[in-house]
Amino acid sequence: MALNQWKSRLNAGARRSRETLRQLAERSDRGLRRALGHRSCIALTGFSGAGKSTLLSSFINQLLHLEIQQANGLWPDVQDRWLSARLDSVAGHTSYPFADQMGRLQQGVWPASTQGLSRCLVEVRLAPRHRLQDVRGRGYVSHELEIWDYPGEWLMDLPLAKMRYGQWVADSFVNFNNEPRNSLAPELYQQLLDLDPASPFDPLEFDGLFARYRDFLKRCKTAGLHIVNPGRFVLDGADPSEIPAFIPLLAAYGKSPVDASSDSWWAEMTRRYDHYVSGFVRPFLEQVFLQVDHQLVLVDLLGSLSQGRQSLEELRRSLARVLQLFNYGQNGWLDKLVAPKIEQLTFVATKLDSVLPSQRPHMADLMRALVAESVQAARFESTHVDHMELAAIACTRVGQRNGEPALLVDQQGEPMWLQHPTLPRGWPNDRDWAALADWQAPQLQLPALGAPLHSPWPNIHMAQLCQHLLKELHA
Ligand SMILES: Nc1nc2c(ncn2[C@@H]2O[C@H](COP(=O)(O)OP(=O)(O)O)[C@@H](O)[C@H]2O)c(=O)[nH]1
Ligand SMILES: [Mg+2]
Repeated sequence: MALNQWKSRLNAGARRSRETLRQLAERSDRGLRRALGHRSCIALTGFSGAGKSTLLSSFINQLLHLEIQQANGLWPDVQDRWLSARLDSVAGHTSYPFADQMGRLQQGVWPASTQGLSRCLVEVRLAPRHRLQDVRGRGYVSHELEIWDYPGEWLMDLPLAKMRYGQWVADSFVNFNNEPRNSLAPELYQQLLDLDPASPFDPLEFDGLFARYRDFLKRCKTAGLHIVNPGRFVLDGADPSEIPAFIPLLAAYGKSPVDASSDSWWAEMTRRYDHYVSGFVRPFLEQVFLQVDHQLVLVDLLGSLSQGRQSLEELRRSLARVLQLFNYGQNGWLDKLVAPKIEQLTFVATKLDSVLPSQRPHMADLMRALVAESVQAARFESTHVDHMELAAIACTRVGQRNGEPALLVDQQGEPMWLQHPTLPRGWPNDRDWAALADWQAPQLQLPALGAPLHSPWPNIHMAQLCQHLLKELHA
């Protein structure tokens, strides 16, 4: 090997060691703060469109401008002691673009779809309750919330971390065989079935098939389906040249592992799949989710209800598949220091402003039915589970129509009454689905939002969320 190659290998090795040391230092710092009760790490979990970015912006806004945003909303114990909150970045990581998002929202534009992982740190300071709380005499006690935002598509991919290529093909086969997927791409389905996995790999044929497969995944996403793997193929901002491309060789269903030579389709797709899982899926699962102690799972129930039976059923299955990967339970101080489990799981139904006040309890019942399986598993490990329904930014106002509370919304400057069919109480039956047929969940226009330092932003139950996430401050 030439001298230059050795040099560059050594340099790369040194870079990797420095990075590992940096990650270790960061982990132990976070672990120590967590063990002392000074920091919580929160993952906003939810599929694309669930409302994660909007919620995060609204949440930070609530904390930074608390006196204005929650004039009467703060819980009494903390109200008298509140000093201030500050937004910070997490050293060495991409920061959540809070200022940009706030600017967009004020201009009436919803957040752009999230393309990568970003983090933020909100430090909250309170006057100490008694002297013992403030042994260093700083005049305050502080608590930090570290929060991550990332594309929902990354979440959809997590189950791949536990699947070999052959298992993923079997999973794709079963899904592809059912409606509505089958009618979304009947020709592609047949082509994938006709392709012999043991035949020699042909890059040109692959390019054509891959383009059709990617297009099919995008159509699945538009149809409201929640098992769309690999999720990174449907992200607009993803650079295709950086992501290993592969397709499911459906003909291998029931025959895997296929006995095939190293130049076969099977061998090539297996290599690329393994590369995708080890390079993208597992690092995300390990680096991010194994450091979290509170998981907020956001769900756009209305969106799924209006997209029909398959969408809701797939949302239920997909959530259960993802949530079972996490490590639930209570932490001793040593766990907090090195490898915390998720102690708190909170399910949040978003966009509550689109639901008639009389039917808001229906959302709560439906949410409980949707996640019942995951709740049982988490509670078994003694994780605390809570449910909430909220609107990060309320786009509707409650008015009176024919003597009943009704929803008013501004669309293109005109006030309009917002209506929707009766929402099911619990898991929908055939009658509920018939009532929901032909209904589209509304995409509401943002209300006029003033400068956060001067005017409160309309929302539903954001104060309760702040209180819930800052539970440690009661201690
Ligand atoms: N009515 C209403 N719509 C919302 C709210 N939050 C989000 N949305 C809608 O949901 C879309 C997706 O929200 P976003 O926060 O980008 O979701 P993410 O993909 O999970 O980050 C937005 O473009 C809005 O149309 C809310 O509080 N109320
Ligand atoms: Mg987002």
